[in-house]
Order: sequence, then structure tokens, then C-alpha cells
Amino acid sequence: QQTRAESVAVLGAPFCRGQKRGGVEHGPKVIRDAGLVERLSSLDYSVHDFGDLNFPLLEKDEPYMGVKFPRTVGAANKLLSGAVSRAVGAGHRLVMLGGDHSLAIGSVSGHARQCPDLCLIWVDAHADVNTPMCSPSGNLHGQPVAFMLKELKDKVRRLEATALQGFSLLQDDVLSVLQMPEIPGFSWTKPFLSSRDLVYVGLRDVDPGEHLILKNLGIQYFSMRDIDRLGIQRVMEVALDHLLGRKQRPIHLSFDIDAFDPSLAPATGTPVNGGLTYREGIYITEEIHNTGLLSAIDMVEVNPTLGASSEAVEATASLAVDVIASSLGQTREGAHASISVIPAVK
Ligand code: Z70
Ligand code: MN
Ligand code: MN
Ligand code: MN
Repeated sequence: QQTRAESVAVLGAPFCRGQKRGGVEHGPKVIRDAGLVERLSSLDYSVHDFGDLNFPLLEKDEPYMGVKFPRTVGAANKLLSGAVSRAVGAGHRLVMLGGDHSLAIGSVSGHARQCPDLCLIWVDAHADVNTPMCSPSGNLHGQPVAFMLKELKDKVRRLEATALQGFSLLQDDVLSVLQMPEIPGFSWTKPFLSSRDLVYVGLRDVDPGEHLILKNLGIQYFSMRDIDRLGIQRVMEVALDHLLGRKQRPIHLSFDIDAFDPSLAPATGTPVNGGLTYREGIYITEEIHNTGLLSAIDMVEVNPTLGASSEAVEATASLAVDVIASSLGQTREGAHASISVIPAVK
């Protein structure tokens, strides 16, 4: 059978230290068990499953500025970043299976090492852009985007150019929230993404400091309310024009399964009511596929120990596979198969 020119690398990242619930490290296994490799093969990709990464266990890892497991999360992401960079450099499309969303630090940074002009689409109920100073939990899965944004490193220059009116915080509080400190475990990485190269879709649980950052940096985001008002078609049109209108460049899709409504994706750590419908989720990924620019996908926060039943876990994992397959070209309207699989006329 003929295959597409393209190949897909699957990389498992069984990791849970970016948040407090165990079990999310088993995400890669249940997503594979839901038939991921078979589905991608049936889309005519050559699939290279690189298996699961082996993350180092650190015996002592005290919190720093309230941030939990900083060295453990930093070391895991350093390893992941190298693996992603090698896979993308070898010419594969990358699918990273988490694990919790702190893994995006390694995944997106590794991708950016090969594709410095990439843009990032973050599909999530949460903005995951807390800095250590404003994080309400200290969990690093709520902070990965803050490690990527260049603007959070040179805040003083930005602030001078930015009107702060409308914010009730004192200037000093604003400054500290917008300042990304050095965190142990992360000296290997530097911010690499501009706030204009990021779009959020699906937000509905945003912390006060995160809202300040989104507004102050002028980040383009579409909350569930925006999807209600505009419809998902218009949202994706504006989102993709924002990222690609001036210049075509590689897309990194970071997809947190909790973007979906909990009725569809119950097996996850932080379900929030009022999420994406199945059709909205698949429309998002179809539109991303149609750009022809998707280069890497994260699928994170599938936690098989949190489903109420094995059916709930399987539904969540199967949804994750549908999202990945749709991102990589599975269509709802059908497509011509390779000529060799069409039965000959009898
Ligand atoms: C909250 C925090 C978060 C995912 C929860 C929650 C963040 N904003 N992210 N679940 N995937 O702790 O920072
Ligand atoms: Mn376990
Ligand atoms: Mn997330
Ligand atoms: Mn989330």
C-alpha cells in the first residue's frame, strides 16, 4: 500500500509532577490502547512509535517560591525537549502523549529549536500562564506558557509602553506578577515565544493573575463565551488569520483534553463545566489540518485513574485519538483512499 510522504513520530511522556493527582502518567498507555497507531497508519502515515521517555526520579525536590517539584519538572522537560527536537529535526510530524500539561515546556521548546518561527495554539479550559508569583496552586501544569513568553522576561520595557489603567492592582503587584523569576531546574531553557504568536481556544477558568497577563500582553484568546457569541467557524478563522495572516509558519497544537466538556472527557484532573462539544473540538482540529502547517501536537491531561468507570476512561482516551487523527487529516466528509484499496470492478 502506498503511504503519504509524511511520517509521524509518537512520543510518550508518562509524567505527573506538574500537578497533584497521580494517574496522569498512565495517559500514554490508554491513548495507545485506544488505537492511536492503527488510526494514524490508516491515514497512510508511516508511524514511528518511539515509546515512552524514562524520566529521572529526584529524591529531594523542595518547593521554590511555592512552585512544587521544580527540579523534577525541569529535568523531565529538558529530556523531552531534546527528544522532540531530534524527532522534528529528523523530519517527523510529532505527537507527544502526556502526562500533565507542564510537559508543554519541553515539547514546545524542543519544537522551537528546530522551527524558531513556530506559532502556538493552546486548546484548554485553562490559560496555564500563571507565574510563580501569581499561581494559586504552585502546580507547574498551570504555568507552562509563562516559561515560554519573552515578554515576561523584559517586563519593564513593556510596562512603560502599556497603559495600566483599568487594573486595580498596585503598580508593584503588577510588576511582580509580570516578572518571571529564575526557577531551579529550568536553567536549560529561555523564553522563545512572542505573545502575538499564541492563541487560546476554550478558556473558561482563568485566574486573576493570568487575566492580567492576557490583557497586559494583548494575547489573542477565545473563551467559551467567545465561542458562544461568534461560533467556532468564526473563532478559527480569526485565530488562524491572527497567527498566519502575515506569514505562513509551523503550528504547534497543545491540546488539553479538559478543553472538552466533562461529559465527553471525564477522565481528567480538573474538569470544568461548559466545555467544547465534540463537533467544536473536531472542527478546531480540521481547520488546523487544513492549513497544511501543523508540525507538532501535545495531547495532555488524560488521567485514567479519575474516570468513574472503564467506559468513562475509554471514552476520554478515544476522544484523544479522534482529536489527533483529525489534526492529522482524518475528515468527516470522506476522502479518496489510496488507489490500491479501492476494490476492482468485478
Ligand atoms: C489553575 C492553576 C490547570 C490544567 C488545571 C489550574 C491549572 N489555573 N491546568 N488543569 N490542565 O493551578 O494554575
Ligand atoms: Mn500510578
Ligand atoms: Mn492545560
Ligand atoms: Mn486545563
